Amino acid sequence: MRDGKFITIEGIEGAGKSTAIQGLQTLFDHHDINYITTREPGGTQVAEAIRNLLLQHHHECIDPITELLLIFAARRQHVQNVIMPALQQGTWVLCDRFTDATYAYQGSGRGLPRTIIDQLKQMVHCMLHPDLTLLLDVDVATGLNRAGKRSAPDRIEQQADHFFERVRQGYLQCAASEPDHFGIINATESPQQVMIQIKTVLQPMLDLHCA
Ligand code: Z5A
Repeated sequence: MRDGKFITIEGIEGAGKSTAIQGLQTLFDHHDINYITTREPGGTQVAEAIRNLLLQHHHECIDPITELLLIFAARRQHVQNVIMPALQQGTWVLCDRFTDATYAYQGSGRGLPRTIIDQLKQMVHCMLHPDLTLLLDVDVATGLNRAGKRSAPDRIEQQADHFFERVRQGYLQCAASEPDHFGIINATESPQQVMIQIKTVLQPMLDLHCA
């Protein structure tokens, strides 16, 4: 049983997730919504340590299944210790990435079978599903160009462009399979236009909150 709304933001590198989250915080403040913002991998002390392990460069290659297990280990900590307690108190949770990222990056990007991800999802958060996922869709060249201007690539960001093309297509497949849960945002537009699209998608949820 939970009262808070669980909203996730997805997209490839440089899609503008962090920028959109700042806009959403302003919007939620305006509507007097109690919320937390958090991220994956991460969101707890242990999960953030796993995030560092995942993103750092190592002398040893991380096997794709090892990567997948680390992501779900971090997710379990996050779900149990942060997301579920907040939702049960009626607090909205705004999360930068969740399991759709795993289908996109480890499934479509790395080529791991969807059935393995389904099984781990069942084990880690069978009762928890986002109320809304905002997919910031941008072409790979634009996303990587934006992200590249900011900092040196981490272990996952250093993948070739065709990896991110598969990730983008993976996200679009997730959205197509669950159209009621996804809002696809054209993230090639300006930050202001992106926020207008996001507000339009969120409006029914905001109206219910205010009713
Ligand atoms: N990962 C995974 O593999 N499997 C999983 O299950 C999960 C994650 C959960 C960490 O993610 C990595 O974990 C990620 C996937 C993997 N790795 N990769 N690669 P992250 O979300 O923490 O890191 P990120 O994807 O690298 O986020 P990002 O690069 O920070 O992107 P962003 O938040 O979407 O973009 P931004 O910081 O808002 O914007 C980037 C720049 O573009 C910045 O200068 C902005 O000012 C600019 N910007 C933003 N929006 C616009 C618009 N609309 N127009 C023009 N410029 C813009």
